[in-house]
Amino acid sequence: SAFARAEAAEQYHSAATLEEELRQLAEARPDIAELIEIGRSIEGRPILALRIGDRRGGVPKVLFMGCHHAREWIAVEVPFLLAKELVERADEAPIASWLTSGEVWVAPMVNPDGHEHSRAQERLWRKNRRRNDDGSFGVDPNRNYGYMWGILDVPTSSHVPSDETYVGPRAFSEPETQAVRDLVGCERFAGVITYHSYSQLILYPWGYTEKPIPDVQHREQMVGMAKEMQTLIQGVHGKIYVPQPSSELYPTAGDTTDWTYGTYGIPSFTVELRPRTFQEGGFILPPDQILPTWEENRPAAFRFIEQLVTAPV
Ligand code: PAY
Ligand code: ZN
Repeated sequence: SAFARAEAAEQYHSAATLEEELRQLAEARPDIAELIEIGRSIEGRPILALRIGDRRGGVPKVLFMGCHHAREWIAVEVPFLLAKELVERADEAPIASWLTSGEVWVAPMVNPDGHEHSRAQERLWRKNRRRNDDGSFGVDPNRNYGYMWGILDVPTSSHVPSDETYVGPRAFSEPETQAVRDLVGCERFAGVITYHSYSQLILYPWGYTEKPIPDVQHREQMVGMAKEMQTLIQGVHGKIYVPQPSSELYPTAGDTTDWTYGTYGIPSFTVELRPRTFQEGGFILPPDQILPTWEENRPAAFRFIEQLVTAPV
């Protein structure tokens, strides 16, 4: 109903309420948290990241992102709640030691224009709000990254502007992906998790080919990490998130994790959050599931941080 929809919209963040709450976190703990504008969307909204750590320089860093896709509202909340917990419990073990030996960056809403459009106009909007040459709107930010960009032309990775998975006119044509490109190029993260919904999957490269990652050590490391995440997630509320290569879901060229792994060789995961199926609501996740979804993802996110910030650079 319209009422249920309005109520849901209140419990999920808008671009404005997210900005406000990230700002409050930074203001509460200026010694460890800093709000950074990593870019601006097409409609001029700030793309924000919270940097969390003691800022000693030269420490290993981990990046969490959310909401490349407008309609995936839960993918804002999980990284936001991660940032909030890291800041609010910054003095407790083991978080305190992570924030000394490393740094965590969290960008919960990479696509604020699309997200606002999903909240106000079209709930199932996916892409950003680029006005394309044919008059249609939107480039898929998760097809616009610059590793093997555009090499496929299939329904799940399309060169037709009006399609849901439009790759854009060229790699990094969009300010949203440029912001991530510049941040990652500058900060040199040790690992990346990008949250999406739905399907309950833990995806790792490649998306562009069914061939396994040639570097056996990297492959085994990422498969091992994905399996461990699955176990940790399942241990909380019993939900099964299945680890698999992205291409096993469907072929995608120009996605985030092919680029972060392909360019920087760092462990890179796309976590598809609740629910598992379209029948369970698909992108429309009731707000009472925000907290349990965060709870089950917390130990996997924490493990990822712990592994990467305590590893030698
Ligand atoms: O890296 O291959 C990848 C990501 C795959 C995701 C995509 O970008 O298409 C998967 C979809 C997503 O979260 O955007 C899954 C959802 C259910 C969809 O829109 O089909
Ligand atoms: Zn998505």
